[in-house]
Amino acid sequence: KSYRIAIVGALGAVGQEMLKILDQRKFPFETIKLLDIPSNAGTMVPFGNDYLIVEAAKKGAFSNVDIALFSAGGDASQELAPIAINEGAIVIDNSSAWRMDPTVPLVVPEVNPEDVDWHKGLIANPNCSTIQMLVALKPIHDIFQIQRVVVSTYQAVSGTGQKAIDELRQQAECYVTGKDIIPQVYPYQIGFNALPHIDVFQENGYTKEEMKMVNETKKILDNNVQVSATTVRIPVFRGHSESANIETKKAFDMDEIYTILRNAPGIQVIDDPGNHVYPLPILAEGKDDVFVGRIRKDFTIENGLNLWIVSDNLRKGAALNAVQIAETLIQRSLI
Ligand code: 2RA
Repeated sequence: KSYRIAIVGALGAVGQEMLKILDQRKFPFETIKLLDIPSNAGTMVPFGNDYLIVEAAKKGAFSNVDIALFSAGGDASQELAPIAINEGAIVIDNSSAWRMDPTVPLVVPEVNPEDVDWHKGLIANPNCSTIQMLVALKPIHDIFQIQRVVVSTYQAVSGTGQKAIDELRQQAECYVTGKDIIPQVYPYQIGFNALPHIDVFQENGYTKEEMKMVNETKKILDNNVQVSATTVRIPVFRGHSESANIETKKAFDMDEIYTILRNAPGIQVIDDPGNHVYPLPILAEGKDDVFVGRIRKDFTIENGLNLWIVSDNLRKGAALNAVQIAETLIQRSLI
């Protein structure tokens, strides 16, 4: 059986990655529709030996679509996801619009694939920094029961989008040529800097990005897991890195942790620091796995563990996870 797919936000960084991944994974598509804002309609996008023509994302565009992969921002999802469902599509949405809605499953296929079973037409893709962390935590949680995670992230500018990618490049050029750096996308220059500010600050002093990691972990993995997050933007184009300090209920030895991580789905253990072997964003770019290294006991608490977790935020952090949710629908005969 093959399926009629639409990508909404097709010209964005994630939308383009979704198209690439559908091709790379030989997803069983019958047709692929590229949908974007009306002013982008008519844009030709190379695909295989052919071209696809972008159409306007609007009412009526979903009548011949089985699965609509959305990555067009929260407003577009709020407006168009109900329309797409009404026209017969199952929506997999990468925006944060529906993630905490109790009627919408929030899914990382390596963590909670069974949650797709109760979808009502819409399945939400978690935040990139949550996805890579939970792929690494899940195998440990299943055996040793994680109670608390303190995580700091080091996030690439591609998480903000194409404008931020362009700005980082421009700021690097300014640095070399001595031209003034005038920040547009972020409150301060991101080039050669670190910004402890991703998304907007809440009343509680945390940013939305930090609260996403807290709340999405509880919905996807286990409501009892306590998360304290600090999310930071750094001048990297692609690939989020995370330093996670984990406290488990049950005691573990390091051999068990290594064996569990080495055998877990979606994880590659890269850990020989004495030989400078550890996960790096430049090595994760374009790859599907979540890379885990710097695996070491935290000797300051009873059952403490430190991990360094790196993954391509546009792939596993967004586009790949969404396509894997679509594959899960097929595997579980839900479409
Ligand atoms: C970011 N996780 O990195 C957010 C959204 N992609 O900006």
